[in-house]
Amino acid sequence: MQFLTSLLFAATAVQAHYTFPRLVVNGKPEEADWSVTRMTKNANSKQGIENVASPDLRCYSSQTAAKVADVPAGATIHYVSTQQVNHPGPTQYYLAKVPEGQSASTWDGAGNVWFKIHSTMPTMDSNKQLTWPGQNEYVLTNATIPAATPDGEYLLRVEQIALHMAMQPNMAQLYLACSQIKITGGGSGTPGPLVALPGAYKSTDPGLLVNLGAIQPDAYVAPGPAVWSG
Ligand SMILES: [Cu+2]
Repeated sequence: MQFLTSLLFAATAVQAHYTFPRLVVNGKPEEADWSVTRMTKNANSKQGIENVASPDLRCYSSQTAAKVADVPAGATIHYVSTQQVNHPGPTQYYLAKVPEGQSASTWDGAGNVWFKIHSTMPTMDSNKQLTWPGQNEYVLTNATIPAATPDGEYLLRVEQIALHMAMQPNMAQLYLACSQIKITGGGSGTPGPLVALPGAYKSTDPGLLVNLGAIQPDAYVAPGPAVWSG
């Protein structure tokens, strides 16, 4: 029994990483994994990204997806993870509007086009460890598509940043995916600030190079621009 238990623990450790193959909009999941979410290069390996200057920081995708999901402005969204999201760190959501004449099915998301719509902050748990919403769950934390977001096609990007080794440079691990969506019933807001990915993050950002044992929860500053709330 002892032996079996340690075997199980070993297996869990190996599978500790994750991908986010399924977007959920107002409680309704996409019909199959990777149908509106672009399959990521780590679909099998589950490996995170450590180099924030890599082109993979944008969508990490190996291919585009077959479909585009309809998403009403104001919708609640989240992603389902393939494994428990066991590493501490923020979950962030970004949107990028597909330029005129292009399609969410093919656009690559290049340029200063990304704005942040959600970012989570940690709390201190009973063991004096920083812990984030959604940590140790199989679903990522919810976000709301701001009601003022203009109608049109977008790429939606989710990221969870694993900070358990981030006291050393280039050791934060980023897990992310992009989905192809069409926002309807939106408003006339002007989303921003707009940033490029890669480009917006530096390996020395205090949200990426950080000793979680040495800071208070409200001192954590996630990388990237301020959240646009509409
Ligand atoms: Cu890990």
